[in-house]
This record gives sequence, C-alpha cells and structure tokens, in this order.
Amino acid sequence: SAFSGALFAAGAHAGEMTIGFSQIGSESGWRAAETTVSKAEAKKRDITFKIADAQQKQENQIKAIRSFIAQGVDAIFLAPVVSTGWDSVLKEAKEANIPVVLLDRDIDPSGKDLYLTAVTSDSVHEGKVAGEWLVKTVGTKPCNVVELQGTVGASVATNRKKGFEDGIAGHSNVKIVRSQTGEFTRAKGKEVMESFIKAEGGKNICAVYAHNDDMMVGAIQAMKEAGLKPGSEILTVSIDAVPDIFKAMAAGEANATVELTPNMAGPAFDAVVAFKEKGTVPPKWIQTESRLFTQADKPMAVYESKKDLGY
Ligand code: GYE
Repeated sequence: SAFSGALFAAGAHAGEMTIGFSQIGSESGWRAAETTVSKAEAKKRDITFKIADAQQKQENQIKAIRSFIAQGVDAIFLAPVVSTGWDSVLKEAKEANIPVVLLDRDIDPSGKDLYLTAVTSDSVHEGKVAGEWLVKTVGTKPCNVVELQGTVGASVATNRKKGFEDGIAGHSNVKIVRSQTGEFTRAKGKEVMESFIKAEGGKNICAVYAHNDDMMVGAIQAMKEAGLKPGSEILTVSIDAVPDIFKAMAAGEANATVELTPNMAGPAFDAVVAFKEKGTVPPKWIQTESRLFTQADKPMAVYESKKDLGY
C-alpha cells in the first residue's frame, strides 16, 4: 500500500527529529561533497543526523539500516550502492513505520512501495546528453570511444551506459570499442585507461566517456603519461561537474561534463519534514537538474565557485 502520512503524524518537528543516513563511502569527490552538504543541510534544520559509511559494501548498508531501525530514528536516507537486494530490509523499515528516502541512486522496481521518495537525477538523460555532445562535436568523423563505467550493479552505471548508447544511436561513425568498470575512483580510472591505451594504441582512441569526473581525472593522467593530449587529440566527456574537471577544462585537458548537484539531502529533509508534520506525501521522484558544461562556459570561474563547497 502507499505511504500514509497519518501513520506518522506524531507531530514531530524538524528540530526534534533524528535521521540516519546509510552512505556508500567516499569513492569520488562528488560523494564527499554530498556527505558534507548533507551534514550542513541537517544542521540548518536542526535535525540530528547520523551517517554510517558503508565502505562500498551493501552488507554494511543493510546492517546500518537495521541499526537505525533498532534506534527508532524518524527517517532513514539510503544511497543504495547497487540496485538489487533491498526488499527485505526495506520491508523491516516499513513495518517499523520508518520512512526511507533514496538519495542519488535507485533500487529495482520491486521495491517501489518500500520507500517514500527518491531524490536523484535522471541518469539515463545524463548519459544521453554526454553521447549527444560527442556526436555533435565529432560530426561525420569516425570516432572510437572507450568507456569507463561506474560501480557494477549501481543504477547510475547501468543508466549512464544506456543513456550514452541512446545518445550515439544512429551515428555509426561513433563506436564504443572498449568498456570496463573504473569503480567511480580516480585510481581505477587511471589504471583502466592505461590498459585501454595499451590494448588500442593511443592513436586509435578518439574519445573517452567516463561515468564520473573522478575516473576521468585519472584517465587524463594516464593519457598524459602516455604522451597523448586529452582535450585535443582525445576528447573527454564525463559526469558530476566536480571542481577538478573544471580545472582540467580550463587547461584544455578535458572537454565536457554534466553537472549533478551534491545537495540531494536538502530536498529529502524537506520532504520528510512535510510528511511527518503535515502528512504531505511527496512525489515518488524528486528529480534534480542536469546541465552540460564545456570549455566555452568559463571553466575557471566555475572552478572558483565550486572549490569550497565540500568536494
Ligand atoms: O556520480 C559518482 C558517485 O550515485 C550519482 O556516485 C552518484 C554517483 C556519482 O560516486 O561520482
């Protein structure tokens, strides 16, 4: 059944609320910023906020959720590392009348009735924007693309792959020639890019598509060490809009990124407070914006505006 506000209408006010957040870890600059911004948003609302770092492991997230349930928190935020395997623990939360809000990643449709709302971007759209930018930029020129995927099984990795494939569909000159996970980290992005360069020969690679900027920052390093020129000889497009990718764009070593706000918690807190105080049931999906940035968008100014925001 759908969530009923009345069930929770205990008259809780933001200042009296305790919310637990099962966070994935700190694989990327974007993730670190999300954690920082979430704390600041909780503080603004005088909410007691408990963060559990799962270090990339779903089993740790399940344990954290069970512990939040045992503590009787008012709500639980979950950034699900992978999309499957949540139904039983989310049923436990629901039976305890504790609303769950998904942050930044989705779970499989079987869990739809088990959470209150999800605050995420449209990650298929992000991939599509990246693919369409590349198609537009290369024109009719043949272009071999190598792809650095995010965490295997994460909704955002599946969706960003699909979206990019949609974006290049119908343009047979643009082809993905290699695709592998770089686990959303700089170190792995660099390592996998080194293996792509070895396997393909640098000159056969026309563009790199990375599911996040951190992997691209690692890939840029790998290209430079191999004597290649990212941003000119090899095009780059990635996702997140972290400060360091703007630095690379300003230096002419990266081409494009799709922005993702690290403030997923702000709208999530507002939804939970309205739900608890007034029984207002939020929409099932609270969608954040996606905007493309290129070298034409004053990357150094964007870098300056973002660099102190917790990345
Ligand atoms: O893009 C990436 C991260 O789930 C939207 O996870 C998030 C992604 C983000 O670590 O950098």
